[in-house]
Amino acid sequence: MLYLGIDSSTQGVKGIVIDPAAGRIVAEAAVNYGKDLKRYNAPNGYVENADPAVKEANPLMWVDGLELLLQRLVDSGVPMERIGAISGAGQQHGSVYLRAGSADIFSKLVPEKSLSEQISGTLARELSPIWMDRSTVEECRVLTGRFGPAIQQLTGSMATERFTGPQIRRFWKNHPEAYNNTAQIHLVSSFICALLTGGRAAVDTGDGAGMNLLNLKTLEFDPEISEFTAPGLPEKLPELLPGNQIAGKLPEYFAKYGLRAGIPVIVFSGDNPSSLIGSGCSQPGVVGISLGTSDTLFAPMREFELDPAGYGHIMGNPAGGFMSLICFSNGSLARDAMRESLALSWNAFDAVAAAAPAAAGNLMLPYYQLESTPLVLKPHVEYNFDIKHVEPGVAARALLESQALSMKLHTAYLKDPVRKIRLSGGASACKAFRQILADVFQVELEIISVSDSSGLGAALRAAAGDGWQLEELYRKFCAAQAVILPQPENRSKYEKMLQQYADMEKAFSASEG
Ligand code: XUL
Repeated sequence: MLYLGIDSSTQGVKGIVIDPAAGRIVAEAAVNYGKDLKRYNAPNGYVENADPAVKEANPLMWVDGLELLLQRLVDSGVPMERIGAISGAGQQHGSVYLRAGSADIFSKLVPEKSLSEQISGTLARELSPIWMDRSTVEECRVLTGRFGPAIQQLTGSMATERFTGPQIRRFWKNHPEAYNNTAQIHLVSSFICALLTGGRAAVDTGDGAGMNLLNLKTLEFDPEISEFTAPGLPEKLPELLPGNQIAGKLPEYFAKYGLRAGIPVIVFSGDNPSSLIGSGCSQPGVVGISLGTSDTLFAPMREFELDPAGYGHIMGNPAGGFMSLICFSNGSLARDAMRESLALSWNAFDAVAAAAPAAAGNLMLPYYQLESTPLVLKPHVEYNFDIKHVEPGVAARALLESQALSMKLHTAYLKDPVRKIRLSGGASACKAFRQILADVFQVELEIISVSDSSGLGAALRAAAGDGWQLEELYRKFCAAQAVILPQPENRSKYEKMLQQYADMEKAFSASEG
């Protein structure tokens, strides 16, 4: 039996098919919104807006992306009829607004027409806010004013600009009529899952924790917070399920891609909870770092640990219990901006960064885009050295070292010390960054075989939902392909730089008020 994992992320959608009995990945396919679906005007996964705080995308782009992905899997020769279960993951926090009767339309899909043609009329909001949106500063202020520290104690996160609750509140305030025409509000993950289950799909407690609405003690949406967030919201939220449950069964529509109708669809999760599984991070202290559009750090959590600074979050762990999550929005966006400014290929960027002297004290604040950790609401790039008069390698290295130091600084609140890092994501191929991360954290760093840990996590969860044991799947699919050892001679130099970096960040935050 084969299992399909779907990762609906910011810049595209990926699919991965695994064969657990053979212990191998059978196929991988990808769709890039900028290249493959140009008609949606979202070269980086969102449409341009005059206000840089607003980041929105057309959910039909995600739907067309899903169909194109399935077609690509068919075209690459995957025996689709052997797929026994499907699961998936979505970019977190984004929300999709559906009118009354949408579940009925989702349940009566006909193969002659595309999914997007059939469901476009169900959208109560044309463009969906995504995780990069920071337009809800005022809504977060109001939520914090009303609930105080309880919002973090109950939902695991302070009121956070990109989180779904503040986003829904802003939609209700600005477009009350469209809000009233909304019968159901999905996350990206549960929306895609709803297409694959013929209309009904729950939100899982991993992705659900990224809404500022889920009470982590009861594992229900908090009625008081939800109703205050927007009137009538509790009735518009989907049901909740732990990440290992069946959301529904695949409808006949998908037989056009050779898939068998009726196979189980395991509840979709957020890309970070799914990456935790795909990285095989099952022990506290073993931290996954995913270098995607954003850089995220995550680890299983023994007990609730709230970040006093408010950047760390608690989410449901799809394998049971909870996980920590910290998101650095500028991740690959900053690396790409720096690489372009130096006019280097990725290989050359990596090579010059690796060759430049380690821990030379060059630091930068790389907020090319708005940042979540720390919260930065206007792009701002600052150096403690003269960028115009240094070799490209020095500049490239200053960025990578600063990114690693920021990760170290903002994980200091976690009680379980980082014992090991498991690295995934596109930029995990960057050898210079691998060594820098191992040196800054002074721990072993393991590279796992697939770069898309979120898609792999989804495929593993599909298999687990069909009876496979996660531990066995971890052994088969998440073994380390390479191990990078920390260089002890760099320990004290990076400790010194950590303090300098903390001071630089603090001075900037203070100047911004
Ligand atoms: C996590 C976050 C991002 C998105 C990107 O809180 O905002 O990592 O999930 O896909």
